[in-house]
Amino acid sequence: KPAKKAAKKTAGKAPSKAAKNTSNDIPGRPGVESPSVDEPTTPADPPAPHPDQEGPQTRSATGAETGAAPQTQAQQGKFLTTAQGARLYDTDHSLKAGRRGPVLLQDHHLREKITHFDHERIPERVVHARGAAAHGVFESYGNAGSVTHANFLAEGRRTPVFVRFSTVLGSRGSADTVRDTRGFAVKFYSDEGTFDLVGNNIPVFFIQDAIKFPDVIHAGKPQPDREIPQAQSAHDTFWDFVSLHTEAQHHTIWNMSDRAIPRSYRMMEGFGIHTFRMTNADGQTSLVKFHWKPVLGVHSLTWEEAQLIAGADPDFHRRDLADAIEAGAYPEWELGLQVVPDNPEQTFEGIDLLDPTKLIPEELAEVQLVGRLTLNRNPINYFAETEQVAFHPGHLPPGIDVTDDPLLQGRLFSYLDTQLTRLGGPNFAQLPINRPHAPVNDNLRDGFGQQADHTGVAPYKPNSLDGGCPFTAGADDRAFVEAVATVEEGRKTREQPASFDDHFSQARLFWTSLSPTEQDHVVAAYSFELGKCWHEEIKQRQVQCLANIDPVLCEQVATALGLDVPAPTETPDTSVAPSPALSQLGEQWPSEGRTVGIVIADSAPEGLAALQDEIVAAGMVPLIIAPHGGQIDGIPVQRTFATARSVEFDTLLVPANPAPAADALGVRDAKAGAPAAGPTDPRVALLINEAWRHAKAIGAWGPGAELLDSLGYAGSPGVVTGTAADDVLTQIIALLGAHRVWERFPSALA
Ligand code: HDD
Repeated sequence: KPAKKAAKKTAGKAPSKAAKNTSNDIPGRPGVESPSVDEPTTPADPPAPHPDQEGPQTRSATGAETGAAPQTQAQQGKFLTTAQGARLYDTDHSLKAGRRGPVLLQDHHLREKITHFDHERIPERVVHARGAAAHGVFESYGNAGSVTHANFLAEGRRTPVFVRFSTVLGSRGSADTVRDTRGFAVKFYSDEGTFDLVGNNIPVFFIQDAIKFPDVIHAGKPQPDREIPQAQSAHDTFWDFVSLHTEAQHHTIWNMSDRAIPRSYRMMEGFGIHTFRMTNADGQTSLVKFHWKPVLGVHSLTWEEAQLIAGADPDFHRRDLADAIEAGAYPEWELGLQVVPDNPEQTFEGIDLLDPTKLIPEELAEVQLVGRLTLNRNPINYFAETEQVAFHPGHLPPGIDVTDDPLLQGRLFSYLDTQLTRLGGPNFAQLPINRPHAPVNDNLRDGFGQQADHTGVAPYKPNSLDGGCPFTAGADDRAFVEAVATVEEGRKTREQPASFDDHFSQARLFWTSLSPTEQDHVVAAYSFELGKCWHEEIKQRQVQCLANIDPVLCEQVATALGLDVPAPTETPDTSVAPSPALSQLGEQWPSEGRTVGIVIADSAPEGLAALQDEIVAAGMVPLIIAPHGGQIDGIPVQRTFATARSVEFDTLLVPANPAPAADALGVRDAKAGAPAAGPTDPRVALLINEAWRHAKAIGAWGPGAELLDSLGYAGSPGVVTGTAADDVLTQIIALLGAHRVWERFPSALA
């Protein structure tokens, strides 16, 4: 009341004596000293609120000032309430005129509940809609100081991160294991401002200029007439585009390789793709490419597995990531930099560094490891975190800057633009998952979803009313200062450099760097994908592109499609030296993080508990597969013969030969209802059969060894039979180092 009175007094009337200006008062605000008329040079507090702004504190105790965790802000106390905090006595029955009467418009709770529900969905990402994410930490090795002064790479730094993996083409509900590029987006909550490294698991991109991005995505997304196929590149419009825009051939051959069907998000490389420009503390600049190297190695599914999983467990990658973190098997990557000298041409060994369809072979520029990323916490709420997180390639800390790569330049526009719609306005940076961990002091104001109660009256610069705040920082205050770079010429043009016309040499580099097994998979993938196309001329045009990459590749795919083998229009450059680092086979990797299925029958085989312990000690996950759920001899069962599919195990251990159960799928004679005869439960036989077909190591002893013998697999490569469980396990762990037993593949599928 007193406040109201004071307001009345001053409004429209001549100021009272008390409110009259003294020379230093702000006009109309008694007792508040007016700032000097000059622009201040040192920070000062903004003016105190006008007296008539004093009143009861109306902010809830759950507000930001209490520091309450964001997830508790809407979940306080034990009673169900309306969004306004009124307690409810019923949420199951609408308010009606009598027991059987019509529903009343007056029912606020009914309308609020349904209205909110009606607006629960937000637009999915136009690309990368399907994703899974985790929190973690990035620990710097402190050896990047000669390249960049970015603080998060300084010695001993630990920076919180949030990482979102994704597929590109599918919608939010599509399957995880489709053949596609995977997004690998990392948000570093650096104390110099957020750094987003928005990359993929493939080191090159489809197109060289962002202006074509809508085109390549229109071509890859489901066709507009029937909106099929979902999350696939095996259709006419995709191949129409990539065979006409031949710059896409390099990325496409990666998509046809096993890289496009990763075993796990934990087992993929990541790449920043573009060349970035870094500046060190002395102001020297370098050109740099980012790499993520998974500690578990780079492993893939087989194509048949990928297809089976899409039906059996469409959430396979999402589940795998969350389960691993929950089990304490924290996924890890090392961050690597390829550093090459900055030069006016922005080339290295003849490779145009501004062309995002080109990579730098690791043999030419070593990947220097500068830190370790560990994912150690699952999100609490998928929507709040994984869905609402917003990445942007322009979120850069001091010491890291962009280059003139025309793809990157266009991206700098697109991400903010799309987020304005997706997240409903300009204040999405205030969502808990997007809030920087560095102090924010901007002059951005108002807008949909504004969360801040901004103080002060002068959100502009320079000002004299808010004490000149905020001030601009100099380079010594760790300001973001653009790296010094010159532009080549001042003429407006839509042309591109001649080097961008080389579309095939690095596609050939990739092909020639693969092992014969990986090459087989590439041929099979092209044959499958093009085999799904309708238009012969599109297939023929793509096969023509393959002729420009490699004659053997071209011939094998053309033969599979029943097409003529064309002569190249550009002779493949046979001088291209292979880059062994591009192959994902041939190395021994740790076996940590793998899943081991253990098939048992009605009773636990001797030493089962000890075997589980040994598997856990080796960093792997043992899963007991038994005829029924619950426990067997006191040991918990994780999968039954009905729920297990071979695709979720990296290896199988078989100490038993389970007899068919009466309810085994497919064993009951439909007419007589009698179980079919046979020594082994057919679901177990299928499990082993698939594991064998997919080139997985299989170990067996006791009755299990007899079972493998009876299936005809004993003695084949990667099938270990023995008498003692721990001997078999040791050999299986050695085999897992190569991930699969490729000698059995692809003949296993023939
Ligand atoms: Fe993009 C999302 C990666 C080129 C436009 N992009 C998006 C995501 C990743 C990438 C990982 C998902 C981020 C998340 O998890 O939220 N994009 C890339 C890479 C590219 C690339 C590695 C090339 C090197 N992107 C690219 C171009 C354009 C876009 C050329 C537009 C001109 N990308 C977008 C977008 C998205 C996006 C439309 C959709 C949702 C979003 O941004 O927030 O703005």
